[in-house]
Amino acid sequence: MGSAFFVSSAIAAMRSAIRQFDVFNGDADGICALHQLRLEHPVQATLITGRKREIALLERVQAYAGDRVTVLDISLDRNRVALDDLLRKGVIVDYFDHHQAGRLPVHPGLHALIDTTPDVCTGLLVDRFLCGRQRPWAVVAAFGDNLGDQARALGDAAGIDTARLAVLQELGECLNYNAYGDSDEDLIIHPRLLYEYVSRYRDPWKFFSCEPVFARLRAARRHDLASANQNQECIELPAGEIVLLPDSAASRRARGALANQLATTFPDKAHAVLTPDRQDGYTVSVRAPKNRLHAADTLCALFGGSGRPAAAGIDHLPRIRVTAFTEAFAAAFQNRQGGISVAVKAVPRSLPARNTVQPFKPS
Ligand SMILES: [Mn+2]
Repeated sequence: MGSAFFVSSAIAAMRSAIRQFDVFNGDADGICALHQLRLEHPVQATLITGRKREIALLERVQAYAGDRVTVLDISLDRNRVALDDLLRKGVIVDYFDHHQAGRLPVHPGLHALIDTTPDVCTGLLVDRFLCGRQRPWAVVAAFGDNLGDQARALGDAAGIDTARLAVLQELGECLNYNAYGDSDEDLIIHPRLLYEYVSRYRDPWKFFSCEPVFARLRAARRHDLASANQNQECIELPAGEIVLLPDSAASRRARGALANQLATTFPDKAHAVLTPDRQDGYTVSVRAPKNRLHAADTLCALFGGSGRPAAAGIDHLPRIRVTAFTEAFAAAFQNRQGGISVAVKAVPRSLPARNTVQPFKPS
């Protein structure tokens, strides 16, 4: 037995208790996956989470031999170095995820439940692990991760009626919405605090109707989307639409949700939604036409971005490259039958409201 093992075992023995760390994505899937686990296996844990795209979380864990880390809904590949480190130190790691993981480390301290098939999310993996004992929260997770069909199928099988299912859907969408923003200052509530509120409720319907923090989150989401729909400038192209939102936290939170909403409402059009960033440029969310999910990733890659064919983004598009982006967008999503016709209209200063949503009135 190596001396390193002896020393770390001795340190572990000297500490008063084994510590638990819960490391999870701050979106609906991450929060609901952890909530299911902790309803079944309550334990005091140090919580580590962040915004939707803050996924290098394992490196923040200060754990030692004998400690236990539960990881949910963040890519193993993106946390590999920190994971190897923890395993080497003698930390036990339980890993649940559905993102691309690459090669799985082979180590007796690692218990991994990883499934990258497109119709699962981490909340559904935990549901599988718990044999469905906290199923309503798994349904919330699936709705939040945009797996509506799976969520409804699971809900139906559990005998949840349409009205109650609709509540779980809105709950999932709102919890998910809360994780979006370009910095912590943009967030309505930090996901760690949101999880703490969620964790007080065994019943998701009760959380939905009784928790004031949720009411605030739900109102803010409505307000953000209404204001994004009303205060936008558009470039209309044959292939789709490029939408520019004003410089505000609400815009930054709503950018992805608006892009999803537009993609659902106009399924044969591509969409890009831009918000001003702090470096004289824009952050961009791109959605391919729902009818033909392609090219969002390759378009964004031209400008240093990344993503999937259906949905991708660019962290920083310099202002001077907006014209180049507009042309590339038109070319990427041009109709296969017709030729390319780039008819870029002048960007209007103001647009009529796309739909009539009641403006938000703070109570
Ligand atoms: Mn997920």
